[in-house]
Amino acid sequence: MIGRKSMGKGSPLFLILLALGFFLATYNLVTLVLHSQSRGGGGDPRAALKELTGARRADPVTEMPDALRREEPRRAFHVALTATDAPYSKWQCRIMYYWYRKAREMEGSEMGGFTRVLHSGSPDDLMGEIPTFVVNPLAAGMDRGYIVLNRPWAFVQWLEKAEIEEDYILMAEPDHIFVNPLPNLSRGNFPAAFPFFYIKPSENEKLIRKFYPEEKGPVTNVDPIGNSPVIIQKSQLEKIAPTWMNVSLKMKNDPETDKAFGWVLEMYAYAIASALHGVQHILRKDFMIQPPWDLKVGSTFIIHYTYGCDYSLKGELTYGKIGEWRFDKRSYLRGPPPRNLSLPPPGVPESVVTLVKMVNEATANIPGWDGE
Ligand SMILES: *[C@@H]1O[C@H](CO)[C@@H](O)[C@H](O)[C@H]1NC(C)=O
Ligand SMILES: *[C@@H]1O[C@H](CO)[C@@H](O)[C@H](O)[C@H]1NC(C)=O
Ligand SMILES: CC(=O)N[C@H]1CO[C@H](CO)[C@@H](O)[C@@H]1O
Repeated sequence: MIGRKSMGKGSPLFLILLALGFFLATYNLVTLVLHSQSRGGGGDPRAALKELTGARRADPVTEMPDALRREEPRRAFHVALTATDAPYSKWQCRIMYYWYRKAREMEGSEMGGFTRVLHSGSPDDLMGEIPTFVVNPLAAGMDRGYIVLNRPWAFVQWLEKAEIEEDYILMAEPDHIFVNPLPNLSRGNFPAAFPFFYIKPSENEKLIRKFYPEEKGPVTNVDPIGNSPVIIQKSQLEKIAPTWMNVSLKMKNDPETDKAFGWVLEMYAYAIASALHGVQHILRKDFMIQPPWDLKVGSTFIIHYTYGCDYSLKGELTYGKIGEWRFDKRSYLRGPPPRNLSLPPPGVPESVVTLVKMVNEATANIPGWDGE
């Protein structure tokens, strides 16, 4: 807001510095692209961007005097999470929203508004607690029991019907907890995404080619990602979402693909849909951590608690075997976890301890947590 005001006044010195900054940034990017081409990198713009974003030295914008840097317009992004009205989805959304509100107020956050995109077709009892937009589920039977196919359809409807103030969107999920204030990690036309180790387009070339024909480019254009977490320009997502929906349904209807990709099918569908639109993502490993595999929070942004955390009382991971101490979201399919969960025994990694403390802080402060 401060930015817009002083930009309006148009201090000539500021404008000159701004122009110089853009010139240098463009020059750097072009140099890097040429550089990577001359190395036989095939001109992969993402490689160039990785260098640009990785090496802060190369970014003249960050070397502006502090006073000027504060004048940059804020690039707020809207936080959107798709959800259902099942108790299991609801308690996760409440914790997610609690931490969104805290993180949004912190220094370095570029988080804007928030919407729970509820794809159960009708309002539920959280409408007053969490900003919510109700959309329709897929027609009966279309998802063939694979409920996450509703996600692309939910985004298509929301983008079409809702008024969204921000130009950028973070696609998030109920089991995400903001552990640090999240800046806008995207750069221009390059959205930012988290690379998943188990999404391997290059190792599934035959299947990918059914949906991403050769004339579109090499299979390596398909990023090893899903739709979440991703920070993307709204205008890009408006193009990708309908394709994402179509590709998901086509993949689900192809028995070979359905069998091979199973529960990650809709992630591949997003990766393919964005490649079909020529969109490549900046891959940010620090976007989120997934306990118990990632041990430290450090300067990462999101804790994703999709895996069960099972430990012996000596603090040894017993993954896949119910631990003497455990936190697993699937223990609470029918209703919320109680307040004040017991903390893990000594020796359990910081990421898991932080997760449980954050869940406890949220449940202690959300009014009427267990319906009392
Ligand atoms: C999705 O599929 C439908 C039906 O096959 C088709 O009419 C529509 O044009 C497709 N849209 C996109 C964006 O691919
Ligand atoms: C939480 O539980 C611990 C024991 O696990 C207990 O000592 C503590 O008083 C409880 N805190 C609250 C706020 O209930
Ligand atoms: C596309 C875009 O404007 N991205 C911005 C996101 O926010 C960071 C930090 O303020 C900027 O450096 C990016 O340029």
